[in-house]
Amino acid sequence: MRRTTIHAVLPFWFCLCGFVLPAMAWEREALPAFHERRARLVRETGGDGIIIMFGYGDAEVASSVTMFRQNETFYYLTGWNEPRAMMMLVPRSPKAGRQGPEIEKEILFIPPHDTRPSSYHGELWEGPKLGPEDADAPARTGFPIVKSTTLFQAELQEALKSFSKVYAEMTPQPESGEECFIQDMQARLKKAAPLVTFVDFRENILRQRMVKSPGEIALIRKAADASVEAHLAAMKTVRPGVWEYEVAARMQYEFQRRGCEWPAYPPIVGSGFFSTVLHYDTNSRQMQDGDVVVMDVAGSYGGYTSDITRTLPVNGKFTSRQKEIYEIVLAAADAAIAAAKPGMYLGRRGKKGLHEIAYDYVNSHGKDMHGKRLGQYFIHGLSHSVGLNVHDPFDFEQPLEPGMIVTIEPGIYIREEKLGVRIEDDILITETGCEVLTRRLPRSVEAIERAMAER
Ligand SMILES: [Mn+2]
Repeated sequence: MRRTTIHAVLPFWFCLCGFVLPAMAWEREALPAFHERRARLVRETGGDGIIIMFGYGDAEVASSVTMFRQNETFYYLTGWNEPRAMMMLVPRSPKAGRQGPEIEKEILFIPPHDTRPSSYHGELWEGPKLGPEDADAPARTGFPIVKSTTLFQAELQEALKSFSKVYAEMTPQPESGEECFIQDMQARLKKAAPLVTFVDFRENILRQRMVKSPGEIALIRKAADASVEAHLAAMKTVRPGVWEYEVAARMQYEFQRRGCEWPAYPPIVGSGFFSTVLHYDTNSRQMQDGDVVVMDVAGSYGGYTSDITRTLPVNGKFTSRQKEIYEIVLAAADAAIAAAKPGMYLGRRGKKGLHEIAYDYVNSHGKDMHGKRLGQYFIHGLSHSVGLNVHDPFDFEQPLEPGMIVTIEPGIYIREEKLGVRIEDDILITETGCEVLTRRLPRSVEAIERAMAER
């Protein structure tokens, strides 16, 4: 569904269903895709325990300073993008005589309708919401049972008559900042069910999230396409005298007007010396003639990220030294892309490791000002997975499989020369190799100089 369509039919939905979308339009996969993930989680945990997950609420997302962003695992399993929700999956009871990992109950708990005038999170302040009382709640959520969050305790006690094990997220997702959320969820669950055994299901979710569904791939394509347009616009914006934040602003405008809800990560537009600073995000310098500028900028669409970097000569023409370094990075990226296929590894694995392939190229071509090899200037990893997170959960010990989407992003950063170059594309692993999702965006020196000359 396109956003324009959503807006066009919104008044119609208001009247017909009394149901309303979240304030922000948001494309999501078809509801059966989320059910499939829940069913797989029950299957893979063996059906011997209740599966519980909480969504984010007011403690995790400060709504006065930011838009609501759902917990990734919760969104992955439910597709539900509203605060203060909970999920419970109850497998078929062993007592029922039919062993097996089928789901007996799939329950989504959401807050009841709240129309009190002074309620900060009520519907007078935040707009009409779906309530558990609404007849169409199952159809709208894909959950056969939708209940009020006030009934969670009672439902848990009922399920505990058949099970003594609860699967929940017991460890935070790396880099997520969700440590407090996980601790709080555990404390609440242990208080509610002091006698049960808790088992972490993060490993199961990790394995599922590493390989993208067709619906996820479609959303990442949209994020990548909109972000490619942002980079094309940047190629016509960058020139001496322009400020880095102007480029960042133009890029965000371009991907957001194409439906991205927010940047996939803080935009990095670093020129001159700052081209060598990996996580420079103040974007506060005026670009000078003779600089290169590294633009690591991309949007997120329907919750799914892309991640793209290009390095441009600020005046539209690379110097011979800039061109030399740029082409080493480009060839390293090309070597890794050419080698990317099922069975290869992202990390260091000798001839089977894409990082090794790119690093070896960098380290065997060109020299710094002291005649030293360039490998020492390639200071970060080659690749990571993208998905709901721009650094999506990934097990680097596992080989690549069809359906994985990862970045390829070698870089060389020579501070002494104020010269940083990174080139980053997103690739989809296929049966026989890979598809570069960002291939429309100029990469070669000639193509970039041509695109910049067209402004
Ligand atoms: Mn990246």
